[in-house]
Amino acid sequence: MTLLRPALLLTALAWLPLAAAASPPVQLRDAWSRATMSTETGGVYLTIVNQGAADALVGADTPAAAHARLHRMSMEGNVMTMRPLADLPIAAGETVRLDPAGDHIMLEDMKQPLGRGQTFPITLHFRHAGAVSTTVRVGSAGAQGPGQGPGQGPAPAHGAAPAMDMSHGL
Ligand SMILES: [Cu+2]
Repeated sequence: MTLLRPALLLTALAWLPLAAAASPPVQLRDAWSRATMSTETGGVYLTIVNQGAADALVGADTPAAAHARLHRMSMEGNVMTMRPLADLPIAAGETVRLDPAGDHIMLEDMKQPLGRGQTFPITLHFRHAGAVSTTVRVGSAGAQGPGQGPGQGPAPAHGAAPAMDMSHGL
């Protein structure tokens, strides 16, 4: 019976790379956008969960727009300003939220205005994890989060209109 043990150990080691490949270190959740009137610009917001080593978001692309750029909103004095980001570092094990008041992905020169209820794919590029894709759901023009309507708070909105989110879930 002792002869079996090295073989079992080797078998276990051989599985490690497969297990790592099955679960990508960077996962994207709750990607959403706001309906737009024009094709000029649109924002994409989502949650990035990094279960691996330190990484950085370095770019994005989508068939929905000619350009998808990293932007940062910040207060300078009393004025909200938006500027391009070369990259967005993400520490090991960190969860980063992109939202309308902070860092976001700005779509420029879109193929068509974003319509509420539509979905489109987007691919984010990470320095180490490479390309990771997800689906963006377009909410109302005033949405404050994934699957929310204008002026609706986080918790009550779900109770008020649960059908919209649930029927289009994963
Ligand atoms: Cu922007």
